[in-house]
Amino acid sequence: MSISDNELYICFTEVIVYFHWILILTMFNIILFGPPGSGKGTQSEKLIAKFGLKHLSTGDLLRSEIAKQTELGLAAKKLMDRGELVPDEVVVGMISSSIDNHPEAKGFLFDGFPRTSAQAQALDILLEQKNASIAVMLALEVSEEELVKRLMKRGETSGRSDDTNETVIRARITEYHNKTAAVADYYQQFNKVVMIEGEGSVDEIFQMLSNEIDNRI
Ligand code: B4P
Repeated sequence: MSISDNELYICFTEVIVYFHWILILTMFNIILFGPPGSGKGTQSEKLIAKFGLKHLSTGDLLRSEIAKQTELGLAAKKLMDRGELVPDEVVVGMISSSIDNHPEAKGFLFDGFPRTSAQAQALDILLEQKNASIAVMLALEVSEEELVKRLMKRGETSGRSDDTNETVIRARITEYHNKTAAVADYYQQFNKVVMIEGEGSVDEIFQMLSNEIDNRI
């Protein structure tokens, strides 16, 4: 019995589709969560280097739009300079494009996203479309006074206008309590939240985060 070119082609296509699905199903996605200044950006850099995940930070994406002086960036800057959140549809749109732009990613580390319950629901839908989900939310816990101290210190050198004024920093923390803290409740209903002590050395905190990921990957 001989196999025709057509049968060989169909067989080849099925193998490709099979491996595509294996890849999608094994995508490992995590959310690094916490108030402004809790160390999400700091720890994300180390975690992506160790675990090879694609880093998606809505703060970085917005700052890149500001640097390019796009219409979106200029509108976002006004809100960020007041310590307010940028509208959900804007950040969800940015995350959706970023996910689509990285089909090769073996998983994503979401940093600073989702920041509202609406963003969390939108992320679930985006991931479902790729037959993927969030494996765990790692939530950094840091006291308010330590947050203010860290952000004021970063403001001395970062050039970030939202880090230089204590009133704006406290407004960001209030915005976190009013709109963002509830995102942890959203993932808690699926038992996906792990609280991590966010005060201590960067390396100690990194070790705790790494252990949680190692237990799940
Ligand atoms: P982000 O860019 O997400 O940043 P962040 O909350 O300020 O900081 P992060 O927690 O990453 O702190 P980092 O590691 O840098 O947001 C900025 C703004 O963008 C928001 O206010 C909002 O307006 C807008 N935005 C972003 N995402 C949005 C969304 N999804 N929806 C709507 N709006 C959105 O650490 C801070 C400092 O602490 C650093 O100087 C660091 O060196 C230091 N530090 C870190 N770990 C430390 C440790 N263990 N000990 C001592 N210092 C430490």
